[in-house]
Amino acid sequence: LFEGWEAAATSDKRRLLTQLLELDARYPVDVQGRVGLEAYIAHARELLTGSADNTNPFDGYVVEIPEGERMQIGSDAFRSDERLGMRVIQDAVFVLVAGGLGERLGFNGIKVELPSETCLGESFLASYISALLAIQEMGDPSRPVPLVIMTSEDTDTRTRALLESNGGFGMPMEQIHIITQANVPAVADNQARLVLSASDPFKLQTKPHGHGDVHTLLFQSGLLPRFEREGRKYMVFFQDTNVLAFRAIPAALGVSERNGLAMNSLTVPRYAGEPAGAICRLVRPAEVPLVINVEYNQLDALLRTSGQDGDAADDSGKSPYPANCNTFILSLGPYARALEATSGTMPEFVNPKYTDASRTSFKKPTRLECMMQDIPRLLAAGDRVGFTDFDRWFSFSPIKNSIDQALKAHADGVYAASPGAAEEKVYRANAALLRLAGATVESAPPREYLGLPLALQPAIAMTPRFALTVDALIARVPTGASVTISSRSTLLLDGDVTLHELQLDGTLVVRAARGVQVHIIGCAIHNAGWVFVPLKADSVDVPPPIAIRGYRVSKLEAVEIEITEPGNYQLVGNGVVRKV
Ligand code: UGB
Repeated sequence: LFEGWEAAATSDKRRLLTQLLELDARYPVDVQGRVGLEAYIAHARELLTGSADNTNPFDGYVVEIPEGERMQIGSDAFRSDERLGMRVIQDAVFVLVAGGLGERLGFNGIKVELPSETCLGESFLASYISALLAIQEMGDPSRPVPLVIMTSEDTDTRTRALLESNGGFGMPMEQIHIITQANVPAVADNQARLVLSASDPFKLQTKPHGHGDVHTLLFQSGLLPRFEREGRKYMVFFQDTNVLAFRAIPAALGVSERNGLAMNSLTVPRYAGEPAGAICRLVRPAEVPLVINVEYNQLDALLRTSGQDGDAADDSGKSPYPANCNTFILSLGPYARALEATSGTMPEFVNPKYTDASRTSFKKPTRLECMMQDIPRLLAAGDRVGFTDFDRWFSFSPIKNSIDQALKAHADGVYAASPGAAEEKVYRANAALLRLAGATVESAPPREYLGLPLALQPAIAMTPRFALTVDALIARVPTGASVTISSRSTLLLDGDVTLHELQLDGTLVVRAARGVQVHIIGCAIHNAGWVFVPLKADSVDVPPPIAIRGYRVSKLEAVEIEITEPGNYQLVGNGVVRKV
């Protein structure tokens, strides 16, 4: 690093030393008492030696199917878990990991600014905050539910700007704790030599360290003791773009509470070969079995070495191992103790791309990484780790892929994970839930948008203020109600709205402010509605969050009701509001 150093300007020397000191200060003390860059380089040498020798990190493990709860959406048992979960939800802290850039998505902005669906058009960040505010509004308004957001060097400025320019989406800024992950130094070879930037010999190359940083940062922030003092019981970790996870969190919290789980991962049934980690039970002689995520790029090899048929489907047509949604609930006590024991150091891995079979030189510099779902490796032997499995339609809609990659995924028969595919999931889930509540919701065949078939209508969006749980949603359509929604309709519901009698063929938007109750009675609405218009691949006249979807909403005609004055109202006829 210090070659030619004597001739260098003091300001340049100062820049490099400042960066080294910063990197040194951020990296935690490890269990052997090594600190900062010394620890990082020692870890890198150990892991790179193992990788060069082709050491299998799962050597000797037998893989078993772990035990977990399989939920039947809307069943009595499910609703009972939801009610139990809702009793403790205000004792939870929500942690959003939002440090990743949407590289696979082909979007330059931050993912949390994208809309989860384009009819209401709320960003992911706005939706998450409105869910937490709804939890408070419907529970104890005097007990704020904390939100922690992990940003990164790539996303921090834009995430803060998004919050500030929108007044925190209604959440006081002191309720939001931002922790920011920093990159770690890139290393050039198996000796873990640090690398200078090609364009600036007084700057180190750095790279992201992975979402596992969330635990190190939470430990270093000092927030955990504070949350314990406030009587918080659970930490709910969730991803940037899986809005449907919020539907599953109340019931999963109920399962954590009922089974005394230290860690509870939300899962969905997994397709063989799907790019989603799998929750496995790893068993090795004389060790406590480990229930943990095995990442999708390691699963096939691990299953083969453990005598199984690789990442293959069983008789059900799916992988026997549930897919990790990377949304999980940790019990705060065991979690805080685990981090104290390691000073927040997370297990790391390295994944260099070698130039040849000698495994001595890399195609480009690499770095150590860590994953948030590896926390079971730190928990104490007696801490129970489980999973709660939900139907995919109900709880899984992350955005990962650009349209090109989505088309490939679709051709392979797996979830396309594009913005449009995620939007379709949200509308379908809402339609299915209204059906579960007793409504008749027609369905329509998919249409192609940039080659990807999507069934975007009926487009039904419901805010957390309308219903946070399936239990609450079912109550929104009382027994004996008559609700029919045609396949070309759009229905947007926000707040305390009850559907008694509604025939909808077109678009209806009802927004009820705090203290407003709306009963839809004897209502028949027919209008031209809103339509989804396909876009061309090179559309330049639409903003990027819309262009990457391959369609835009054209708002032809709608009945739009917004009531702000507290009171009891009826919506009747073709959309007339009556105060009662
Ligand atoms: N993230 C950060 O906050 N910081 C980082 O450094 C990196 C990411 P990806 P990935 O949902 O099906 C995960 O990149 O890692 C945030 C699981 O590992 O979208 O490919 C980022 O902003 C995998 O087991 O996901 O795969 C985002 O919120 C599987 O379950 C989150 O971390 C997969 O998700 C995830 O980052 C899935």
